[in-house]
Amino acid sequence: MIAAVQHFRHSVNNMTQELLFSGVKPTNNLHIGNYIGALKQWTEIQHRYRCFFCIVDLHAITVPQAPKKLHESTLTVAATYLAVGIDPNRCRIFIQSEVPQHTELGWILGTMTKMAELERMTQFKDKSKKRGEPVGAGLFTYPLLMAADILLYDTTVVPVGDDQVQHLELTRMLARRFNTQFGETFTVPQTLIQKVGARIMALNNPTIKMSKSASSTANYIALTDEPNVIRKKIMRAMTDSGNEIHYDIEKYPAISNLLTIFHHATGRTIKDIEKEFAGKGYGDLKKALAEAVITMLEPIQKRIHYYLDDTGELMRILNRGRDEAIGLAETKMKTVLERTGLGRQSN
Ligand code: AQP
Repeated sequence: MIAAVQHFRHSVNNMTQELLFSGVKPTNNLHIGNYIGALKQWTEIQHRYRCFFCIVDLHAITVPQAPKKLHESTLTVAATYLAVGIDPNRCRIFIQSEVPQHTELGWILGTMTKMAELERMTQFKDKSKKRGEPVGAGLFTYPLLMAADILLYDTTVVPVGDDQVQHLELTRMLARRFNTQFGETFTVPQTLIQKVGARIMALNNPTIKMSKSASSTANYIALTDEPNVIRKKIMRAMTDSGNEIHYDIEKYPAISNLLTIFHHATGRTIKDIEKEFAGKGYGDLKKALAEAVITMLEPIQKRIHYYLDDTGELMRILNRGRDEAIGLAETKMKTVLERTGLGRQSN
């Protein structure tokens, strides 16, 4: 699934020593794009690394969140990590705000970063333009917190979509800058580029990506959507003008997106799906796709309910993740404070 592994030069033998860090913002329940583009890929590589999967709630509040809903989404995202197959015996799952060193290091990194370096971030430019209203400073400094998330744990590998590559570069640059100024402290992480074809577009607009904080629920299929909701959303999904069922992103962006989802839901090749629907209508494709997505999500939904109906096990897993993360983060911050001259000098 992770096809193009660029900058990645470690041998299989020492992979167990590698630390992989990744996370998702609990801005809502996750959608099939998050699953296909991130979580499913995590489950496929989790056995190769020591993995830390974070629920990055501090990143979520860079745009306003309703407190009760944020609590709920945070637990649902944690349950979803487990439901899709993240193994809590191999991986650590924890909530970002429960490890205070993330914000502490984020602040220190901010003092070493030029405004122009943050102003260059295309995601900030895009997001602030899209919101069309004055955006919070948190959205601007978001890449510093992301850098802290990664550097605190001596992360060696970060799986990223193409929209995060620039933030990863900033992280790498800050690690080097700190090391040069204060002595070798941070590991410079490698970028694990995710497969480009794993980008899922919005059902109601195939020119923008599927997004959990989209203003319309018609944009996405949440992993928790009921079968009837899934059927309705797919049947109403935008199609292209014409009646070709053929994968061509330029000419048929909407149908290409549906074919991509079909491929990921069933494991069948796009060629094979095209062949089955040659000469048939968009309605036929959509009906079959809805059933394929329902089948893909059924076991995941059962397990999400399992972890949320009685949260005892989930709490134990989150506590263990938090405690282990704090242990590592405290050690790293002790070195950082010492090297930067903050607080009292220890002997
Ligand atoms: N449409 C998508 N297709 C494939 N992968 C996707 N991801 C997000 N959308 C798609 C991947 O899922 C992870 C989620 O990261 P995030 O929640 O921290 O941020 P995001 O990328 O901004 O996700 P959303 O769903 O669009 O959230 P909102 O609407 O809150 O901003 C990442 O690995 C991302 O690549």
